[in-house]
Amino acid sequence: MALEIFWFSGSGFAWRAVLAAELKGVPYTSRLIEASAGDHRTPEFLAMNPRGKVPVLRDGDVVVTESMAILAYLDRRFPEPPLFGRTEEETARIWRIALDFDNNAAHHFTDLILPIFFGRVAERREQMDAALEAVRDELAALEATLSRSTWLAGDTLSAADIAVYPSIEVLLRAAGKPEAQPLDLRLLPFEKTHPALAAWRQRIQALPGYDGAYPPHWREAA
Ligand SMILES: N[C@@H](CCC(=O)N[C@@H](CS)C(=O)NCC(=O)O)C(=O)O
Repeated sequence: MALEIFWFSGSGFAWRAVLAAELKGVPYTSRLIEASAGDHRTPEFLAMNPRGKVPVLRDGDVVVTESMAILAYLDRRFPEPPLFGRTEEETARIWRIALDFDNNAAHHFTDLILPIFFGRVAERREQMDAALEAVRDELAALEATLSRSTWLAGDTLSAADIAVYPSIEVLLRAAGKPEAQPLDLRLLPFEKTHPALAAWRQRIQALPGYDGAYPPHWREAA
């Protein structure tokens, strides 16, 4: 049986797993589940991931949770093209970028984005203003990196790009919502505010397989 990936449409962490599988051309069965239906709270799902979170990869008897662990698993199982570099230095750089993003940046993106999607801007305004400052700093650092190199970790697409990309997409989707207007985000048009990041985004979107990972409900709403 092909390996399975359990994911929610629009979850940035889950998008990483599906995007990695698609970009590597891995055969997999998509298990698109619904948060609103509580699919991640069933006994069957909690047996795979007691934290009740996506993504989850199941490959026969092997179950992997945590998006970066899933990327690492896919990369060992289907080594070409590698997502974690070919040398120890590249591997370390890629992990450093991905872990740095998860440990220091991702929660600021979440703090800014979720109140927009859930209609909580007024009540979360203070937290969001602080998150916006932090997100601006993170975007500036990414912009500087991508002004010097094609991909986040150098000349080749890697797990670092796949780790960061969904958060940028989810941020831009949130920024375009009417609920975001009172915030004065000043992120759009992105090609003007962050030209190197915008060009990187286009490079990722042009990759074969990209469309297969695109959140289905975003497509429907477009
Ligand atoms: N560190 C985890 C985070 C996974 C995560 O937070 N997933 C969210 C969706 S973006 C989720 O499943 N939330 C459901 C819930 O907490 O009830 C990873 O990288 O996989």
